[in-house]
Amino acid sequence: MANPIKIIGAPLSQNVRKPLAVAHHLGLEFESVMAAPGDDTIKAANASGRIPAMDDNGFRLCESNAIMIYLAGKAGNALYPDEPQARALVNQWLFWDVAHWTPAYQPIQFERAIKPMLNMGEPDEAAVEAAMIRFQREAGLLNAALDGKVWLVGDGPTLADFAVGAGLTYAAGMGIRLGDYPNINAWNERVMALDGFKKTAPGS
Ligand SMILES: N[C@@H](CCC(=O)N[C@@H](CS)C(=O)NCC(=O)O)C(=O)O
Repeated sequence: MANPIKIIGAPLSQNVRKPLAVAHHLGLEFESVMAAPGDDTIKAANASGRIPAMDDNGFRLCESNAIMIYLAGKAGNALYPDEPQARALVNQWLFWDVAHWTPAYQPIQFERAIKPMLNMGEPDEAAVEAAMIRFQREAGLLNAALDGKVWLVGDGPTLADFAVGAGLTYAAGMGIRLGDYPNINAWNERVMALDGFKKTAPGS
């Protein structure tokens, strides 16, 4: 008999939150396995030592967005449309997330949210200031793309919303005023109200 899929990594990480939230949303049977970056549990599943990783009965996968796609496929692609153009648009957001969005918010998240959480010293505000310029550009694009829309692609939530939305997990701690981006603000409330996000909120 097959064992539940293991999603490996510290749930406090927004990258780990992505597949956890998707697994909850899809009602998949899974096990959340705690592992910090670089420790032996994660290295056994992902040579890079980065979290998250997944182990489905010996099939190992890393990269949060690739794991989400795999999970969606297992559950019949409810969050990953089969129609080619809709899927292409979801993919566009998944690539944007990795190439532009995550690199824009992550330095701010690290300095202002992660460092205090892990007692790693004072935030480097010069680094935050530099990162803010990049963040504002990407957030401006996201805000414009959400104009008149409820979800990023189509009429319901997709992996695009899970990938991009997870990036705002620590928005308040990062000192990001979402009110400056009204469309992001309204969409973020919808994303965070999804069951998968409620069940994976830090501290839940
Ligand atoms: N692109 C990867 C990024 C994974 C990643 O960098 N995870 C962080 C934690 S959020 C990590 O493990 N950092 C430790 C390291 O880079 O060695 C993904 O989406 O899964």
